[in-house]
Amino acid sequence: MRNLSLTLALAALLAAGFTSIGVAQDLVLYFNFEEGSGDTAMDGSGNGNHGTLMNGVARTSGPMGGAVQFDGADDFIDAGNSDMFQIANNVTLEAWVNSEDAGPTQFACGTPFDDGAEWDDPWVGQQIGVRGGAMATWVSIAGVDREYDSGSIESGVWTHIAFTFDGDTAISYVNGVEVANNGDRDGETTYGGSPSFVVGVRSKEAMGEFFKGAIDEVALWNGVRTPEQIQADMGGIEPGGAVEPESKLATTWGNLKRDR
Ligand SMILES: [Ca+2]
Ligand SMILES: [Ca+2]
Repeated sequence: MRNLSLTLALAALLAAGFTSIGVAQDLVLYFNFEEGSGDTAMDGSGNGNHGTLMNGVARTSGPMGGAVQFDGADDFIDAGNSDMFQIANNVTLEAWVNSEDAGPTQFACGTPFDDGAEWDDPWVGQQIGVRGGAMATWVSIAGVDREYDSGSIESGVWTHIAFTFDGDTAISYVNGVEVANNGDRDGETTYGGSPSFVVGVRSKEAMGEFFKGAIDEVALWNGVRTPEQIQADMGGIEPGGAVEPESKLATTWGNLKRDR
């Protein structure tokens, strides 16, 4: 009986592990806004990349518990300018968004190109948001700004948006479904200065194109999430899931053996 349960446990582990074994994926920043009050968004990644709620960001509820509400005028969250945010490629950006008006250009989250006040060229790093009733993806690759408007976003409806870039292909997802796939984008995203990861604004220096509405579950990964993983992330991210699947498998297997 013990052997049977052990076998079943291992089978489940293998089934879970083999779907995602590959390049390590590290959770760099994760805001789930479950702290519920105060001016700090706690980073659940373990990296200490906590955010500061600026200019009156309010608390609300979202698809996964607590969320934050932006006034579209000057509200944003500043997560600081850690070098960890300057990801060249192998990146995943995710968020739940609910825009009051999905027409205007609104940045949801990401790392801008630079920390200057000018609209330099390139001017984006890796950022996602809403524009013209679609998901907007902005990514600078090898010094060229790329902008993709894909899928459908309705005003006042919670929608999950995600973006991955592996150094060749830029993919956008709406509600876990691929809506844009742009290959042959060989190159890296470069950054100027020390840009801060921001939520709800294009950049904290340029200010503007603020998000108007609510946002939840902001995540930045150093690594490319698979479609299956993005769909799972929509239900909330377990920071422990950032462990490299192979080592997690080995560790858990070791624990199973030790517990016998
Ligand atoms: Ca405000
Ligand atoms: Ca939440």
